[in-house]
Amino acid sequence: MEFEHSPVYGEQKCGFAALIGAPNAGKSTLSNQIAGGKVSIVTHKVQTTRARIRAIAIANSTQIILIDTPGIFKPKRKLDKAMVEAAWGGAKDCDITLVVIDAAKGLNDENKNIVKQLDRNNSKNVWLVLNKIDLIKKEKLFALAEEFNNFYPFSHSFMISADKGHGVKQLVAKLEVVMPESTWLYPEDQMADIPTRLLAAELTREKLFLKLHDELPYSLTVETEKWTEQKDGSVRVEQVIYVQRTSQKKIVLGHRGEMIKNIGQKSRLELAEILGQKVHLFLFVKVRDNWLDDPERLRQMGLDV
Ligand SMILES: Nc1nc2c(ncn2[C@@H]2O[C@H](COP(=O)(O)OP(=O)(O)OP(=O)(O)O)[C@@H](O)[C@H]2O)c(=O)[nH]1
Ligand SMILES: [Mg+2]
Repeated sequence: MEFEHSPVYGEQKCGFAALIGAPNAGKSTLSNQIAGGKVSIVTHKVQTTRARIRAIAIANSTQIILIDTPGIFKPKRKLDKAMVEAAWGGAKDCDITLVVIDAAKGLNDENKNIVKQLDRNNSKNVWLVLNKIDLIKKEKLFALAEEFNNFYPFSHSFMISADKGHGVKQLVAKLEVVMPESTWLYPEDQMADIPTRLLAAELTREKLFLKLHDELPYSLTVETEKWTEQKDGSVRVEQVIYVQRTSQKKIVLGHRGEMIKNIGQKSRLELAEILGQKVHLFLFVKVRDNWLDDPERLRQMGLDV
């Protein structure tokens, strides 16, 4: 007699891996690399990621849910505090915590401060990920791994280049082994768990981060206000860029609106590619000096306040 093979419960594995670390360590790059697509925005600037973002990867019969988090730094503003709380909160209840380090920076004060805060009772689930190994000499790398392991008893250490993909396979293979038996939480073809409206706002914020200098990226936020599916299959998206001062609004708009036009174009093209749909994007700039203290603005970016 033959039994019908029931849904693969018992064979499937699924678990959570949080990526934490200093700003700019390459957490989002790694999360995207493992998920195999753009889920989190990436820039050369610190504090790019502002909330927890879930990316999803599959390795054979294992679903790995990656929690990308904001970088950990000394918070000053309300937004900073919510970001750092989101980062530490991301590591809570995760099966594995991956501590992502910019290897070129090494065990500096910033990284020491983060490692010091790791739970020593949970060290078997805390792994060291030395990233950006393309930037330092191999000989230095092993000494660096040792230095970190003397500071905290990481249960595993990996040396990778998230950007180039080096060493990432080995990391994923190890994650696959340790993830608990469980049914998958997401459908097989889902790569991210982020509302589309938020993803769209993030894409625009990424372009603003890349184009604008000094403090301006940290003085603005982007929200998707309207999302209208059109009869012709395209979508009309309206977004607001909140800045704190009129002088900042002028810079965002640029001479004769060139800056915002350029940003809108780049964001629209990328969004259209991700959605597989034509996009009409409309950007508005509003001055709101207190947006950083407005809980609603923080909630809109996916932060708990
Ligand atoms: N050379 C090199 N650069 C990398 C590597 N991984 C990431 N980067 C670069 O490092 C910068 C920061 O990357 P992100 O992924 O945004 O860093 P993050 O840790 O998410 O930063 P926050 O969101 O600000 O906390 C970007 O310019 C990346 O292209 C790597 O393996 N090698
Ligand atoms: Mg990031």
